[in-house]
Amino acid sequence: MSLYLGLDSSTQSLTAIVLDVDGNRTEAVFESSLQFDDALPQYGTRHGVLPRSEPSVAVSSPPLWADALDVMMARIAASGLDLQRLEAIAGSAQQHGSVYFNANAASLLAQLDPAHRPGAQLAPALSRLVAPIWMDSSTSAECAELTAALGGSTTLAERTGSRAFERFTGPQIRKFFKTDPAAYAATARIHLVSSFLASLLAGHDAPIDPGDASGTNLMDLATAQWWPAALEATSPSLGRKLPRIAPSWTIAGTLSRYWQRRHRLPPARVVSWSGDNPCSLIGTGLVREGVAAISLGTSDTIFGLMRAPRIDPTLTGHVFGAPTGDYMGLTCFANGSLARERVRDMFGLTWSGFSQALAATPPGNNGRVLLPWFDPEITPPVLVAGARRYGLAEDDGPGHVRGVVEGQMLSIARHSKWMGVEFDDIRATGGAAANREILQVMADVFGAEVHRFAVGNSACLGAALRARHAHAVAAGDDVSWDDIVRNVAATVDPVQPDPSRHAIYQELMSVHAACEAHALGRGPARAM
Ligand code: ADP
Ligand code: XUL
Repeated sequence: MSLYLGLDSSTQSLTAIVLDVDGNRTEAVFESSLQFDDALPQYGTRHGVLPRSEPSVAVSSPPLWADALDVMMARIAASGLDLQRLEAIAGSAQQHGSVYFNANAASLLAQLDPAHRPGAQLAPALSRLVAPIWMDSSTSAECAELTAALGGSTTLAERTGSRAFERFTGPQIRKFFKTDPAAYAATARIHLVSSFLASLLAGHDAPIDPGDASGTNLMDLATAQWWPAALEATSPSLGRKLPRIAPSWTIAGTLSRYWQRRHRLPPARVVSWSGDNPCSLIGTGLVREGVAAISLGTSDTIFGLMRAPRIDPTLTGHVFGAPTGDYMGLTCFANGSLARERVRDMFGLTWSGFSQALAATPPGNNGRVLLPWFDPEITPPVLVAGARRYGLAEDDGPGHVRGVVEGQMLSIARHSKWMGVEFDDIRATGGAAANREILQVMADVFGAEVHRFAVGNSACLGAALRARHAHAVAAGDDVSWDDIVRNVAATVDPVQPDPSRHAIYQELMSVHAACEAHALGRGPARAM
């Protein structure tokens, strides 16, 4: 009866899912995706990132994200769905990225001309033409300054859920203030990618939800409000430049006149957007503690719901707010899909050739280890990119294929122990979850059954489910998260672990740890 739209603006692509909800029955009636590089080549992105002169810098384009939304809305308008039944829209976006508006933005957002695309119209509203994104690792100096000003890494982690991370928004804002103080002074509003896109839909400033605000190093986890000391340490008048933080189910407004006129859409409710990982938590049905999901997207992430925040004592992982009002633990690995693609392309393979090479090589890779840090890595922190090879010849294609996947899975397993989750059941999502051979290595490394989903993009599905939840809350309906995700985040076709292969990987954990320690300059070479 009622339609709910979920959008996911990720690193490389924009996806939309429309759910049709009738009583207890929920059906996905529309799903569509576009790659930024292909759909809007005039912006010149590669894998969603603008060309970069320094490997540590990663920026993208807010007008590109806006135009992508326009292309997708046109597809939805042409879908044949009865859109008068569209009740609410919510979104998911890559986390940590920031968009800088000047004083023109408020009036421009409210008065976009429906005859034209939004991207070029928005350009005069920006005090910074580009947006730093989560792949940026260029703010080590600012991280050190904020850590010192706020009482050290442990205090920062206890207060905000994470120690200072280069890609987090607070250090990024501080770098902008230091390098371009005039443009910073001309900035009236700083949005996250999520709240920028929600604002664009509503035609005015939308709030930030605690799921995405906790990726800034600026939110007090206990109150889910900005932490004044962190704002003060970051840059002048920051409190006035940030939107408010409000619960994930907040209704930010109604779809603006621009979208209603341009695509003949109804005045549906615009729900607060959140980060892709918090949305994925809902889309994988993780509304209770005890189960973990692994997302194999541009980044690889492992996450699970937490009722109370438990900080990672090793300070590699994060505690974020969850869209349920609870918390979530998460560890992020930068060398995810693009590292797998790098190996695939280095040896001229297709994904099917990649899978065949995996199937043809022995678990444990005869002791050969690859630490696939082709780009700067987040976990463990590696600022100088470069793959590290142990016993692996540079021309050994099959050894690299197994090496990249095993290196990633062993790293995920080792660096997620702090979450204290029993891994007998893992939910796999993200683009590479389509690859059964990769999931087999995951099942064998963790000794866990790995479930996949009927709907591939769990962040987008989670956004659509959040739209439904927020609409119900606004209507005064008493709806539980268990009801929202029941039968929707349905798993299919589990991949079973093999006990003998799991035993091999248990032995390999210490070898992998020794290689990592050596590569980080903290251990001897003989450990290999
Ligand atoms: P994001 O949402 O972070 O932009 P996705 O979750 O959509 O990314 O995943 C995109 C990635 O999925 C691509 O970069 C590609 O490497 C990977 N991918 C797609 N199909 C396969 C496959 N069959 N095997 C392995 N990886 C795949
Ligand atoms: C999480 C992270 C990435 C981005 C992009 O901390 O940086 O997962 O959200 O997907």
